[in-house]
Formats: sequence, C-alpha cells, structure tokens
Amino acid sequence: MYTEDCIVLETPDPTIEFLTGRKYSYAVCVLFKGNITVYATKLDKLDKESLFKGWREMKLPPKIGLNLSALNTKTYIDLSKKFTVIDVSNKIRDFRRHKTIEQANCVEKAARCTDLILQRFCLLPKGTIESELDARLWIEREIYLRGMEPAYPVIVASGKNSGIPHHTPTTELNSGPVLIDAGARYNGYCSDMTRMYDNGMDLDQKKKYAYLLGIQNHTIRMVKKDVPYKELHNYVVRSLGDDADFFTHSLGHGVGIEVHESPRVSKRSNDVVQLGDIFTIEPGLYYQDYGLRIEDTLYYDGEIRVLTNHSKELRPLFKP
Ligand SMILES: [Mn+2]
Repeated sequence: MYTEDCIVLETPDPTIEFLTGRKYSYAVCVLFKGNITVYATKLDKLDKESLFKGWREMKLPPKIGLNLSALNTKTYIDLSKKFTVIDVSNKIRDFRRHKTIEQANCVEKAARCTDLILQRFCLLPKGTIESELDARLWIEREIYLRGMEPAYPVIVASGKNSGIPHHTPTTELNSGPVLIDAGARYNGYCSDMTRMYDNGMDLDQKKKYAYLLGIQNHTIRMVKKDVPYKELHNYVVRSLGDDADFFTHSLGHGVGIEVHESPRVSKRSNDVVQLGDIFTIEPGLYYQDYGLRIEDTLYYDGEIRVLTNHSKELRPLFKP
C-alpha cells in the first residue's frame, strides 16, 4: 500500500479507521513515503493530527492515489481537476484483507459478545419479547451495555419473514422458524453470526435445518490453504441438489473493519483461502413461507478458527 507515491483518503472511508484505530467525524489521511498524516477538524479532539484547513492548504504532489470505492464523488471531481489521480481501491482492498492475530482477536471479542447475548436471549421467559422489533432492540441494547456497538442493524425474521434474507424487523412475531443475524463491533472490527430458533417449526422445517447444518459444518471443515472460495460455494450448491434454487446469495464474505469486505466468498470469486483471511460461511434457503440461514465468522491462520461459538443446535426461541 505504501509503494504508491501518495495516497489520499477522506472520511467516511473505513480505511482511515483501519490505519489509525480512530473514528473521525471528518478527516483526510495522507500516506506519503511511508508516513501517515491525519488532518482533522476541531470537531474531534486533536492529538497527533494536523488541523484540516481545506484542500487548498494541503501540500500534495501532482499525482495522487485515491480509493474510488469509498470516495465522495464531489471530492473526486474537485481533486481530479487539480491533480492526476489514479484509483488504488484494489490495492487498499488487498491490503486490508490480511488480518493480524491482534485484529482477529478483536473480531473474536465482538463474536464472544453476541455469543453471550444470544445465549441469554433464548433463556428469556415467554412473553418478555413480543415482536421482532422488540427482539432486535433487546439484543442491540445488550451489545451497547457491553461497551460495543452493533456492526449492522440486528435482523430478526420470524415465520414467513425468515424467507427474506435481509428482512427488516417488524412489530410481528410469527410462529415457525426465527432467524437472528447479529454482529458486534469491537475496536472497529466486526463479527457476523446468524442462528435459527424454533418458535413452532414443523417436522419438515426441522429436517431442512438439520440438513443445512450438516452442509454448513462440512463446508467449514473443507477450508484449508489455497482452496478457491468458489469451490466452497459450489460444494454447497451441489449438496443442496434441487434446493439449490432457494439458496439465493453468496456463500459468505470477508469481514473486518467493514461487515462486507475482501475476500469474495461466492461462485464468481477468484480468491483462494490465504493466511489472515476472516470471512463468513453462511448457506441459506429461502422459500415462499419460511427461510433458514446458518452463519459463522472464521479466521484462517494456518488452521481454521471459528470465532462465533453460540450453539447451532436448534432450540426453542424462549424458555419453555
Ligand atoms: Mn453475513
């Protein structure tokens, strides 16, 4: 990432948090000759940062690299009038892909948080939670109370709503399978996990769940160095047989400062498993009247470490 002459990043590019470990309401980050200089405003407490006084005041070389996958279009247009700009988004994506053990520990800590919260959630007596929205707010509140924040709005999808992969929680709580997709963010690093609960599932639905869980567990065991991610995806599609038509998204995605980042974990991916990858394995089935998804976040550091550990055994949504 430092081989480019000069790279300029602007908030809300998540790479700034990746490099500095800090969140700014506004900042410009300049990487030049191995140094990182952060320009921030008085809205944030300034420490080692320089004061940002506008682009005009910045001394930049005539050619700069920009992360076009995260840059504001207006800034891009303004800067490209004054400088020769080159897109360095691929380089930044690859650079952020490799996670150190310290970074993986942050994801693990975030994962531990949602593990514990969901463990407590299924011990709530019936009647405590009256809707999907209630459940979402209960879980998010617990995340905040543990000093973290939700990595994304928690998904709670009950009955027919579980057939929509990114359902927005409503004031309903339907019987049938209940899908909960929850992740926390610790020190900037996200976790991502989905579990299913039984709020009155029929035998067919339980059989499908057991089948999907078998496939998910086997896929995790297939992870080793240099395995193409598309091979993992294709294994799931083959195992699902006729049901593959109901598996409507990618097998997973990389996780880090952003919930979705490199590597790609899909049938179109050209990435292979590398040391330092953090990614999810989340096969799902989405039918007209219900859906199922099981998702874990993994870290590969020579062997596979499952960072999300909440039980995958199908259990009742509430304490009976
Ligand atoms: Mn996910």
